[in-house]
Amino acid sequence: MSVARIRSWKVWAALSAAVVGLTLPAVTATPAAATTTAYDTTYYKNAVGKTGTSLKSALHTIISSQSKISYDAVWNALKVTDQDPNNTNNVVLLYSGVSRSKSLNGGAVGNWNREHVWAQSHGNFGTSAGPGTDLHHLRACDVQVNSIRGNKDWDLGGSAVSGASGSYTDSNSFEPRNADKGDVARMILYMAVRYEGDDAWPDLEPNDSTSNGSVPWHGRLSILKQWNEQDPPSAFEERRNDVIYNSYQGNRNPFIDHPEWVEAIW
Ligand SMILES: [Ca+2]
Ligand SMILES: [Ca+2]
Repeated sequence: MSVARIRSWKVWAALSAAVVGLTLPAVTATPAAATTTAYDTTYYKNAVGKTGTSLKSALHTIISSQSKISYDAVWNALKVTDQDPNNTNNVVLLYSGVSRSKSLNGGAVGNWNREHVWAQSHGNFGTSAGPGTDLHHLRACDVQVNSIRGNKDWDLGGSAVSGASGSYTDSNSFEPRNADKGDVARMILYMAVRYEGDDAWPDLEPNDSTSNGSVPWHGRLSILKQWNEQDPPSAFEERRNDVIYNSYQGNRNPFIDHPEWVEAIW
């Protein structure tokens, strides 16, 4: 629903711009249109209408109510959350869009494994039940591509990544292919809101650095905000959010439901 609304808003914006003879601004400069969801009067009722730190705080309280799964259980969960909509035997791999057999999970060349989009080392949260097993930022990924991404921050540029057409990397950053850019942004910003340092885990926050190392920060916020605008939530991403909410954790990624909340907070 939110995708349709954003798309129709963009069509309206394009038509309006044409009528008055203006040039349509680049997509990266177009703020995400406000959306409404079926959850606004229930799940999000204490967040709707807020902005800035009060919105972040309200969302933190809402999404912190969740179940947690073990790192071992993540394998089977990803076979459901990341299922190829065109082939129920396969998962779709992050950074490449490759469709690969669910049964090829593992650590060998040609396998897929569990990519932490918020790199584990940025806060050293490990893989016990918590941020290290939070499905909202875990995705099926080719073993070698996952290794190339490592714990790099997010930024534009570099050389082409072998095995992940459209993705680029340099010594300190990784740029996912266009279709995954918004997904990455919304996963990172979910983590920033979910983990605020009021439980056993570090306070994860975005910043604009590409040399964060082991501190609990991930860059670059300015680029992630662009990616959120450039690549709105897809049907795959929305289904994934629903599956995690209904079948595994009982919490949602607010930025998939309301991409405009990224700008409302940051
Ligand atoms: Ca996408
Ligand atoms: Ca945080």
